[in-house]
Amino acid sequence: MTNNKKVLAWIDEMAAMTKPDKIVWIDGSEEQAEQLRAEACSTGEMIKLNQELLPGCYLHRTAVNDVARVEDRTFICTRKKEDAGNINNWMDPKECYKKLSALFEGSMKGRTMYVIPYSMGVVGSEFAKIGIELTDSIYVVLNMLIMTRVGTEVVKALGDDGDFVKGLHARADIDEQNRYIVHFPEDNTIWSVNSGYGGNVLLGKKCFALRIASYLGRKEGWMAEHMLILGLEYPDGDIKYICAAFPSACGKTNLAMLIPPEFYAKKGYKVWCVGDDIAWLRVGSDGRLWAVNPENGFFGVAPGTNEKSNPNALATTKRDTIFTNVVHNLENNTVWWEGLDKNPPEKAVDWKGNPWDYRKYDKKDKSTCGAHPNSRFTAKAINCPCISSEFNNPAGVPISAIVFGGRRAKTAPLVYQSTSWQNGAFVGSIMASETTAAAAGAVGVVRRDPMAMRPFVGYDMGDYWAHWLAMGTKIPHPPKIFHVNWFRTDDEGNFIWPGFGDNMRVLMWILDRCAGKVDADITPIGYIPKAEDINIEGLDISLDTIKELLTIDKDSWLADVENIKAFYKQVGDRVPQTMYDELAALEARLKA
Ligand code: OXD
Ligand code: MN
Repeated sequence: MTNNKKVLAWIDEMAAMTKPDKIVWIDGSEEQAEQLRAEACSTGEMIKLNQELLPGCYLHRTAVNDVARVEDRTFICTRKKEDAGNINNWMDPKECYKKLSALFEGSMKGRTMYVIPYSMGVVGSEFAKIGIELTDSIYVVLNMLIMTRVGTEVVKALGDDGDFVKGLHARADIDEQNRYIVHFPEDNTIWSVNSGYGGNVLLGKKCFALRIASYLGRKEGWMAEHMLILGLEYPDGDIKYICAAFPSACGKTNLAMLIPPEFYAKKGYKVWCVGDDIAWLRVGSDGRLWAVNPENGFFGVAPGTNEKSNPNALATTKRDTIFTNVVHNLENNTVWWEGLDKNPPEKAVDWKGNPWDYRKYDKKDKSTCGAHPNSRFTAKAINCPCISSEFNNPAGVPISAIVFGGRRAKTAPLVYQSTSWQNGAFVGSIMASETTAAAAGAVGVVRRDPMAMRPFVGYDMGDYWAHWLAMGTKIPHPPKIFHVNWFRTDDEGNFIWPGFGDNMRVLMWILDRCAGKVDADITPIGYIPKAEDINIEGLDISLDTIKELLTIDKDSWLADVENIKAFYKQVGDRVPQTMYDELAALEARLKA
């Protein structure tokens, strides 16, 4: 497929180590994909679902010990430990290559090594970057065909001398004790062994598009962020774009595919999805910040996805989708998951492959779930009813606002605006979420998750903040930066804000601020809306409730300041002085 000597030499080297029986290049053709699906079904790796109800859809189950990203087994292997920073796990690259080579040695004996040439971003776009993933898993190949742009056009774009990110994956024994997801940013290399779960093995996603890309972005003057991208269309056809970063499991996919409340829809407002997880950002020649979604599909969490929470995502999964670890509905050979509807199948198989009786399901006991709580759908972006017409635009979309968010029961108000790019970067650095009763462990524990990138920065966190600050000086017309919190609760622990589609009301205020159309009150933490400027038409919520959602409790903020100080200390020596200055200024304003 290629004359690129670097590619050929690397594949030879990896094959000499892993010793596959066969090497097969993935060309991106439907014909080859269909052959692989048939092969995966013949071995039981995948199950072909009801093709009338779910055309092109398949079910896969991972090993029971292999159902999620493994942050404690994820490493950044820079030559100097300091360059990986205190927040990442670090291993010496030499030592790591040696240790993992032993695990990869002979791991593909009797198996096929697939060579997947893929592009993150539209092939040939200024934003795009090329990777090659070597894997012995057909499941990985078929997922990569959905999640990225794969095949001969990528090889052509790579040319005889182009650079690429080298990804190597082997399932090996799916041994958790020897599971490693490691990154060598200085070598443009990712190795993953002993896992078959998406986030650990679809190397284009978190490993490349966030960890390696954040490293490249710093070196080359752009940004790779854990952000959705959406376009909000006004009745006159004008569309404004927003990027938003939330920690995992805070509803990014739902916000990216938001359905406007009836009140806005009737007037002609629409929301378009450009991406639900990752944004690559560059300064455009017009001085604005432009964004692309480097992915080609969605790797979304299934449980909780339903007609109310996200009808667009649900519609997207009705064709060409790979479901992982959901319930197999044997009545009609389809799928089901908790929170899909109130009709669990009578005859069903759970995510572990065992017969499942929904009557035994106990909400409080995760082990009784039919679908794994982190079960997934891998679906094509172009099958999404609200996919943006700009999704395949190689130039991306211009960003008006960046929104950070967390899950905070009390501290953060519904929305506030930072006072500058620098102050906005500070707001990103202090992002946090509280654990809920829905998860195991203590309730209300604050986990700081700066820019929602805590598990995804491919270098030192302090350097990453410095890069954010430096970018601010390079964008003549920067987006305004905001923070939202959909999760404030009353004294009984009930959510006060309705969320879902109604989040659009907050986005409208944000865009009004960007356009200079609406005033705000200055507070110690930043600009806060005047309650009457949040549109509540058609909502069963009073102006007083909005006022309550916008209050800031100085004592809980001051407690947070102490928590932030401890976190900054943990991040270490490279926290920019500017961040400390911002923190000190915040504390002073809160105490004034
Ligand atoms: C994801 C995550 O899967 O953030 O997108 O964990
Ligand atoms: Mn994510």
